Amino acid sequence: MPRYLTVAAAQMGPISRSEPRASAVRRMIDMMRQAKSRGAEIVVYPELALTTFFPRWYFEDQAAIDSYFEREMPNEDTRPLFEAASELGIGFYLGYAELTEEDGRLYHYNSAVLVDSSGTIIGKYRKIHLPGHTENEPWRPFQHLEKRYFETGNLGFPVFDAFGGRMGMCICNDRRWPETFRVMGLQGVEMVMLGYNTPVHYPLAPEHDHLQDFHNHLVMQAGAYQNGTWVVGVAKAGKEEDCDLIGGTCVIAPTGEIVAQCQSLDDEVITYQCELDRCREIQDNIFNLALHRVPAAYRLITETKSA
Ligand code: ING
Repeated sequence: MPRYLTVAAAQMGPISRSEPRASAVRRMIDMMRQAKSRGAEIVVYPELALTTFFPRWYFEDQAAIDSYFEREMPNEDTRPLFEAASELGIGFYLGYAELTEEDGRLYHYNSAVLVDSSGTIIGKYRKIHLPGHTENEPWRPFQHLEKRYFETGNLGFPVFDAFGGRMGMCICNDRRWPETFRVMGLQGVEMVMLGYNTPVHYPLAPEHDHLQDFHNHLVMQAGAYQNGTWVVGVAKAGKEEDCDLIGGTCVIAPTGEIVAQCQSLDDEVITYQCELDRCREIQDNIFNLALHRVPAAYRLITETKSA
């Protein structure tokens, strides 16, 4: 009996700086209903899906920064999303900015939660690869201050038994690093869900701007194929506060083939019935990790940071 998991990718168009979280949540609930009507059992939302991508600005005032973070999850603004999930019987991945207190100290993470069809959080991930820079760089048309506003995730790359399979999560820049997918591949992951906010313009290498869509799919298709896993990549897309973000939301099979893709830069739902056992075609053969890997030859990867 094949193990099917029908997944929905809910791409979001721009969220303006003035748009309340409740408005973003309403948009997400609309897409959750669309997803459910097409038989989806889980819906994946973008990175930092509740607000505009605030790391594009330099803030001096910590209270201004913290206004983009969630202190609890769910909370007053997001509870309607959790309730809709429970009412509809559908799970979801939600990216958001997490402000948490541990041992009397505040921590700021770029996080995502995995929520089951009863509206219960069954997994959490905190972004490990933080791109951008720490200081204000006024020469840039926009900032990318994730290294300033977030701390490196401390939960590793966990894989959860859920939705009838092995479910993994990561966030945006994580998808560009092969280690991300391989650490989950070594846990037998069958579906990696991720959200992203990716500007078209990359100030340090503008000559690559026209390659952003290509690089986006390249890294996710490679991650899928090299680990024999489904990948669902979901964009916050469009011209958000005068910054063009790529779309390219898609579902990728373990063979690396894109099987469904958004066509717009707005709110758009795509769905695909993923047969989880198709992972075996790759994991048992070309990328049979037990048979073919030679960890003793890879020590440099974990022992050194760079050349
Ligand atoms: N955004 C971008 C990403 O990794 C970036 C940063 C843009 C890196 C373009 C390289 C090129 O997709 C986030 N939020 O990580």
